[in-house]
This record gives sequence, C-alpha cells and structure tokens, in this order.
Amino acid sequence: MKKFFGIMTVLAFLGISISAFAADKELVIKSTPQCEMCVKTIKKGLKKVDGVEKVDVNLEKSEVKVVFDDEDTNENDIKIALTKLGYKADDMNADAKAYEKLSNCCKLPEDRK
Ligand SMILES: [Cu+2]
Repeated sequence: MKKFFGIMTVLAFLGISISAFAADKELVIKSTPQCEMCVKTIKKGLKKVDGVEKVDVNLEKSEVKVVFDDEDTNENDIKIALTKLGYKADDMNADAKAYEKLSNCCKLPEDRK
C-alpha cells in the first residue's frame, strides 16, 4: 500500500510538471485572405490541426492569429497547414493545387478572371 501511494505521488508530480510545460502560445502569420469566405476556410481548416485552440483572421491586416498548445503542435506545422489551404504563410508559398481550387473571389486580385 505504501508503494502504491509512492507511485501515485510520482505520477501526480509528473502530471503537474508536464502540464507546467504545456503553454498556450500565440502566433501571428502574414497571409493572403481576400474575403469572408477565406476567413471561414482558414478558421475551419486550421481548427482541424491538433492543438490549435483559436483562430482569428484579420482581413485588413492580412494576418492570421492562432492560439495553440505547444505540446500538440508547433508554428511550422500550423504554417504548413495554412499553405495547404491555399494561402501564404509568412515566407511560405501557398500550395499551388489548393490555391487553384479556391473560389475566384479568394484568389489574389491579379489572378481573378
Ligand atoms: Cu475568399
């Protein structure tokens, strides 16, 4: 029984120290959203990434703000996920195929037909 409590104490201590390392982080990415449809696409798409907790898209500033748990994901993975939706993420280019599939209004002004 004494041993059991010993193990429980160690487990509880580990649990506390692990949760102490996991922190919510905020990331602001320069991107290329054009309209409300993009806002929806980006929010829906990035929320599918494990660890992403909050997504805000600022159309005026062309910024995507993401709050994430750094235990489950990282800045690079989030940026890659954004490019796979068809949008730029800082210096990373949008995935060409995903970009091609975007609605006309969601493409960059110079690419609209
Ligand atoms: Cu759009």
